[in-house]
Amino acid sequence: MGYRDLREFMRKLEKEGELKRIRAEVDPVLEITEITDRVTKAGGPALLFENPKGSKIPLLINMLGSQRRMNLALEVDDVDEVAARIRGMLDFQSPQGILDKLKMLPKLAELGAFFPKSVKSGPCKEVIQKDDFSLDEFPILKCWPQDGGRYITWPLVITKNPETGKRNVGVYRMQVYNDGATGMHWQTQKHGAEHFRRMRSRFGEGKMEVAVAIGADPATCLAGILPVPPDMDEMMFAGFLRREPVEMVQCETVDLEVPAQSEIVLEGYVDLNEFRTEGPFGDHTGFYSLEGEYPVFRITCLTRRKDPIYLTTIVGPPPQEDFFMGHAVERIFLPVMKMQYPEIVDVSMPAEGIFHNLMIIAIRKSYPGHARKIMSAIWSLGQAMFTKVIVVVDHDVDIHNYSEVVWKALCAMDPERDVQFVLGPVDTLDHAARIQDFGSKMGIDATRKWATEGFARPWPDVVASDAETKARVDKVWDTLGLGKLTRKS
Ligand SMILES: Cc1cc2nc3c(=O)[nH]c(=O)nc-3n(C[C@H](O)[C@H](O)[C@H](O)COP(=O)(O)O)c2cc1C
Ligand SMILES: [Mn+2]
Repeated sequence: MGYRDLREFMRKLEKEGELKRIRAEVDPVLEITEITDRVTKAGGPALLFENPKGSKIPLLINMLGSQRRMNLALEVDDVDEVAARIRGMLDFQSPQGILDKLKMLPKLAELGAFFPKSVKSGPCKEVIQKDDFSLDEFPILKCWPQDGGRYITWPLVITKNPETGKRNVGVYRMQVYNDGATGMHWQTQKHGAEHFRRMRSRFGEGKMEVAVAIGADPATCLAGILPVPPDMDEMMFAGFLRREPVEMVQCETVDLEVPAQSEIVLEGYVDLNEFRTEGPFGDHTGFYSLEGEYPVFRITCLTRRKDPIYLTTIVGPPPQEDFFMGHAVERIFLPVMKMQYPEIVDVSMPAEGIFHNLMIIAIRKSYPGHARKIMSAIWSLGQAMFTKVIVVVDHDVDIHNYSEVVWKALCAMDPERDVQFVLGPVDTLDHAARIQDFGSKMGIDATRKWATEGFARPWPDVVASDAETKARVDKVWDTLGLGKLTRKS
């Protein structure tokens, strides 16, 4: 049974000593970010700011900002358990492509009754404000000094594909312009942006309905960032994660459903021809993302609980809360990757690589050029297409030990021979790309080179004592007077 809502999860966190209430008045403008940044980097708890300056509504942040809280959110001892559940579901079927495999999940989900369930009403309707609403009521953060304004950072943005009618849920930050209008920062390659483009090419003008839910049970909140295939409902995936369907309720002024247990819901639309400058924003790259022209979200109705909690997060120099989200995504989707590409042994994305800049992959190499085949696979795989640098190593490298990766990968490469450049789509947030959204990517084949790849020299073994010597030394160790040694690096 999943957590019913945000507050049930908060109670759990509090019981586990993973939530700290802060009674002191703190300003959502800059101060909450500075406090949260320090706490997250020190491995500290989730924070409930009970008296954010200028608002009566408490603010929750750093909810998933540690491995332990992520495990509590998903009700597992280790995120790999979720991966194992997915593997279990996919094992007894044999569809072809990786997308087919993921697309099968809805069918399996139906069997498992994870499909979202429509309900008549819910707590998110306790207060319905059709004209007397204002975003000013909420403690919306201005995160970093050069930010263009206040930003809603953890909204579940809900739209429908105009051609298939299928729902999409994505987390896209929303810059507050005034009481009733925000930016809609859907990046070019994201599903919300695709819905918007299809609406524009179909109708040319008019409005696209959008609903935004803020604060729900943790699996539902996490589902908004999952890179699932287009037209696969993130709410179905949320149901899978929480092992119970997400209850959805119809909006008041738009034909969309939102999680009934949400804390706050914004209903409204995006005009197909209205754009406005969005940004800058202190982003998860650790740098400010630049200003850009994005659609504008106009609110027609605000519904909420009587005593809502405002859920938010910050991004900035790593590691931040989003590192733990990204890490969960990496672990959850690894079995799907491995089913399509069984040669993949493991994948690792260091926090400093902020997901899209660096992916280290260990493979069991079977044929000449195998490492480059895997690079191509990654660059064609959903949001992994953004990966700026891919390092492919042999299966015997511990890719979670970055010292070992640097050591072995650099020893294994002849740069001119082993680096592969490609051109293609890159992350909108890549400020070094020559053009926004388009640039180059690099793969490093750091596997052992084979004769069949034209490598004519012998490849040496790693230097290490043999097992017998180690055993002999172990036996006499205590007589040497060296004490117990611990490795420093
Ligand atoms: C805190 C946070 C903020 C994010 N902000 C944005 C954003 O402003 N724009 C965007 O396109 N993606 C943003 N993302 C990433 C998307 O949520 C993610 O790529 C998701 O898979 C998009 O959903 P989609 O695949 O349905 O488009 C953010 C992620 C997190 C964790
Ligand atoms: Mn999607």
